[in-house]
Amino acid sequence: MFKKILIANRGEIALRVIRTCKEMGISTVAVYSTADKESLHVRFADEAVCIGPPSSSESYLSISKIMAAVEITNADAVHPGYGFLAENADFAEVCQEYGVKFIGPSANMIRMMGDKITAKETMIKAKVPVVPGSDGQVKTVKEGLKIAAEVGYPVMLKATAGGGGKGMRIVKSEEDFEEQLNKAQQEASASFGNDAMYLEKFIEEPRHIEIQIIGDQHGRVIHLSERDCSIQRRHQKLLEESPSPFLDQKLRDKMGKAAIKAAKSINYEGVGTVEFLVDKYKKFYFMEMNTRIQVEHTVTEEVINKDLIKEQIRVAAGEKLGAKNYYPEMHSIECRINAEDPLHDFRPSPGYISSFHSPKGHGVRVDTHAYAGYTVPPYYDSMIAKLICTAETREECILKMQRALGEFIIEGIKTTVPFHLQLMKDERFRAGSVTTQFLEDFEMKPV
Ligand code: MV4
Repeated sequence: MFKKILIANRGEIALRVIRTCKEMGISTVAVYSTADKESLHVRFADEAVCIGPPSSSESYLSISKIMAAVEITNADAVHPGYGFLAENADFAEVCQEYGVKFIGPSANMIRMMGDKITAKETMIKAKVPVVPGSDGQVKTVKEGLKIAAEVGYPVMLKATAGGGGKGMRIVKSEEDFEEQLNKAQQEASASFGNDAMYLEKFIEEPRHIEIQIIGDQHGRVIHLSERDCSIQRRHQKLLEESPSPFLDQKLRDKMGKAAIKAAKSINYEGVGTVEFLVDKYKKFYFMEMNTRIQVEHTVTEEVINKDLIKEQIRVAAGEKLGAKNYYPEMHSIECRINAEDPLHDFRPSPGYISSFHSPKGHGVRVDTHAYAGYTVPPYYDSMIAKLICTAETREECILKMQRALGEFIIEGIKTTVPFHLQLMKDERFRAGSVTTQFLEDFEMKPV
């Protein structure tokens, strides 16, 4: 087992990893920018190294700064968390060369899944269902028009270097095609320095349902059931839950098997998530694979009663997994509490938190690095807390969440708490009939 893990991250996930390390008897190293000097991850780690100014590119995204911190503290593993360098293949490679374990899959796997055309081709070979569309890259308008006519409009153009909603465009008809392809290529080129595009049939009002998997270094892969992440706004998830109100045991088994097939086909090691689009006929299609621990891993932890960070560290150290998949025994919902103003288009609301009181009680979990007197810096992600409620049924879980949100006191900044309170009362949400389109028609009422 590792002796010392450096956490190449900040905020709640850095704290989350430190907590599990402590319980496993592993010592911890925090890294921090000057903006995070007063952060709890710095306080709770055994050692802390300042790695630079507030700007991410000069601190949490700087491979050389992180490696310097690894070197001076003699850490034998690095936990990347999510975001920042978590899916940076070059970073995983540098760690490997340096002889420090990157807690995650190999650089090759990260690279393979990071390129969406390669990922899709890999899934086709593994016989995992994918959305009908182009066979690899669409290079010309002529070629694109032909494929679009075959699969039928509307179609979607996606950048191979994209993901999480970036570099995508819907094409409604033949007349639109050329203009949309040009725009999409320009965007992709500017954002990723790679304008390669592929084409898919557009799936209308899909659900975003993802399967959590974990693979060990001995070739075993199991699944840990699903999370429904359909409640998103501009590709930012706001609420996640497990189990999905849309899945029955039969579909869960089918999707779980497909996710395992996907991961096994690449000899996957570590925790990972296979994202699927699920249409109204319950047909599912591979969308992307995330090669990191995700924000919403907590709802899975709650419903299967297992510490996923602990499992992640164990497999990274070479330990073997058991043979069984895990199925939800409870219902869990996570609300993301962001320093944003939901009444003004969710604009960022960083600043000084004058008072902070977390909800408590049975089935209530709050993962946060915030406290009264903490200042939310403007430089990073706006998420300041995750409120996770767990109960036996979805109905009870929603009632508990309503109660808990009502207890959350955060003063000094605006947060998404009022948004979630309104969501809990929404009839469609309560009925579980939510697709990725849901928030498009959702209007925040003044509070
Ligand atoms: C799609 C789609 C419909 N049809 N692909 C958005 C994020 C990126 N990972 C892929 N996304 C989508 N791909 C086809 N062929 C609709 C979306 C999509 C979406 C997916 C998941 C969650 C929210 C979404 C919001 C808008 C569009």
